[in-house]
Amino acid sequence: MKTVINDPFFSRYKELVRTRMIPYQWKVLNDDIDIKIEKERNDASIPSEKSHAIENFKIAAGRTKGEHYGWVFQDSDVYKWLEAAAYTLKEHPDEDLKKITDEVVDLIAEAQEKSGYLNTYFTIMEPDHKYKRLGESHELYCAGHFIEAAVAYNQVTGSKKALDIAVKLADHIDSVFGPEDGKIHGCDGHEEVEIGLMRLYHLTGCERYMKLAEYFLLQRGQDPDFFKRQFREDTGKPAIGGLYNAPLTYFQIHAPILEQDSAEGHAVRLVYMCTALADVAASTGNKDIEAVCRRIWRNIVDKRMYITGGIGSTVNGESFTLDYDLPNDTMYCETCASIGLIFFARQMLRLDSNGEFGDVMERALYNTALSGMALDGRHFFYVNPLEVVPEKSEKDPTKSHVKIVRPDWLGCACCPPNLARLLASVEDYIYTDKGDTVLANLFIKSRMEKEYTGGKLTVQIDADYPRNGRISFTINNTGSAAAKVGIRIPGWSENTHAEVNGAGADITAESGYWYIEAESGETVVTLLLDMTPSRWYANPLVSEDVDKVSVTRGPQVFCAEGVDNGENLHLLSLPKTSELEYKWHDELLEGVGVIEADGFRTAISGQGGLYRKSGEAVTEPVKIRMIPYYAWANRGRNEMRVWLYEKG
Ligand code: FUB
Ligand code: ZN
Repeated sequence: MKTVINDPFFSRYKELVRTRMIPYQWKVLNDDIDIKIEKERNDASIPSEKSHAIENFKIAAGRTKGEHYGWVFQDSDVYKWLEAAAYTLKEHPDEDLKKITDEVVDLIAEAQEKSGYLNTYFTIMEPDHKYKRLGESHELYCAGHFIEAAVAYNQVTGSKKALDIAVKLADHIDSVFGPEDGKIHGCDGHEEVEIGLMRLYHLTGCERYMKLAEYFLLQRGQDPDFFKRQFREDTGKPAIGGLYNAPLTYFQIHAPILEQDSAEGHAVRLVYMCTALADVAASTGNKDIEAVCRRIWRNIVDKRMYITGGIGSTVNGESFTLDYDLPNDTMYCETCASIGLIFFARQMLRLDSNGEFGDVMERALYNTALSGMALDGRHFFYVNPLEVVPEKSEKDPTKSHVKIVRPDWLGCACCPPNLARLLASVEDYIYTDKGDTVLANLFIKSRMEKEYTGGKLTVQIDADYPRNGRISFTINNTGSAAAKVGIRIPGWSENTHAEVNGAGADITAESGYWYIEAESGETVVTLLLDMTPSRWYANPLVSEDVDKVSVTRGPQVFCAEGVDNGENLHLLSLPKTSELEYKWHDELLEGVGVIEADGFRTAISGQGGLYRKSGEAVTEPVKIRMIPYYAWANRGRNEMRVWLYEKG
């Protein structure tokens, strides 16, 4: 299947990745740019003087001398960048960039040890402590990211060099880990290698890699003391202080995988684990593993996900907490966690053609993932709040992780290159390939073609989405056999209409997909989604959102910013009955739709002291102005709020 996009909304992002993010991030990784790297929260131990990521490789390769600098997983910044760069080369062969990426691959090859081992921190700093502190070491996490990059690089460029390194690395890991006597019976503290191994399996067909991925996953929770025991027995110095005090849930090792049924612990770890689990289940047909994926998915979507598709309710361990605990101003909602949720949804679609997976993928993509980056492609959020008061972030230590303006870069830079690789490959999320059937999950203007058993199928999506809800699918089947295109009917669209070949048609959706039989020749299906701005309410058990309302349009969640509405956004209230007026503004924020509504602002003057007996508040009428959440914080230091009080 090959999909090429030409989309009013996402093509701008893809261009931004290619022309801004990739060159900018390359300079950052080489410490070749004058920027301010911010600590992700107030913690003196966070490395934030420089990236040093490429230099770490040069030292490990023996090209230069020095010490490793940065997080123990700093290598993964380079790998994610390499993967993103590879995707951009797909549509834009660029000799200069190709030269750089080839050189990076050469450098990585030199940093790889003869055995196949690859990790600059341990090679440089603690060569005798390899795999001895897996709870914190991220050795397999980094390996997974390299393998992913190598697979992408091979698929795009055809070059075998990166793939050879990856195969050597995977074979080395396979020789060290596994159930056999003499091997380490353990797994990494941060899931990721499993995703890489599965991608290597899909590319090479070598089942050993899938078996190893499955082994790592099923090993979780089998020996809950493993990380702590390794730590007690190892004499090296901890690379991430405090990680060993983390609860077992942080690493998803509190129970054997097949017994886990809720989203626990570090949010990125959890969704990466689930991505790999769903991939293994879809590839092997293992129903027990599939059941785990379904249980954890339900728990996330029904009880632990923000309306923006953000996940992770606390900075403490960047983790999930408990059902319905969704604070708006202290949460984590890491960009990587929403990216991981998109990965998870994509794999679930392989298992089950259910539109809910597409709905969640779209929610996370159009809201939290995009909010992770400024419109200029050069500033990034790690944490994506739903409510911000700048002074509170500046003065309240419990909110030091909630940035007000996106920094140039972060001490822990996991998110920026992760977003680059997602956006650079966004076309791969539009469809799920099911042989003679394809599922159209996202409404991105694009052309897809694929060979199937009966011939060739092409689908041209024409859309200006999410600005406009009219989506047309021109389906061409040049084959003799029947093929089907399943079009997602979004759960949020209350009144969806459709036409087939120009005539009104009834939509008969099965689990959120409307299947169009692509007869030989051309079929044109037009979907008219209900883009009326809507009010959404949280389950009453979400204490933070009681009496509050969130405004959405299509897949986008809207928010009020101080720059449009003045300070103290908590004084605003949006009556149930006021009309939500939508208008497109070309000149604003690279082009956005704005929703305006009549509301009220509680007056603060003349209300007495700190406390008073009369509960009567004086309000004045105001126009409330809201912009799409992804575009917030692009106009300076500013308050922001997604959930508004609903009164009147
Ligand atoms: O540990 C590696 C990455 O750094 C995680 O995925 C992020 O949450 C950040 O902690
Ligand atoms: Zn991240």
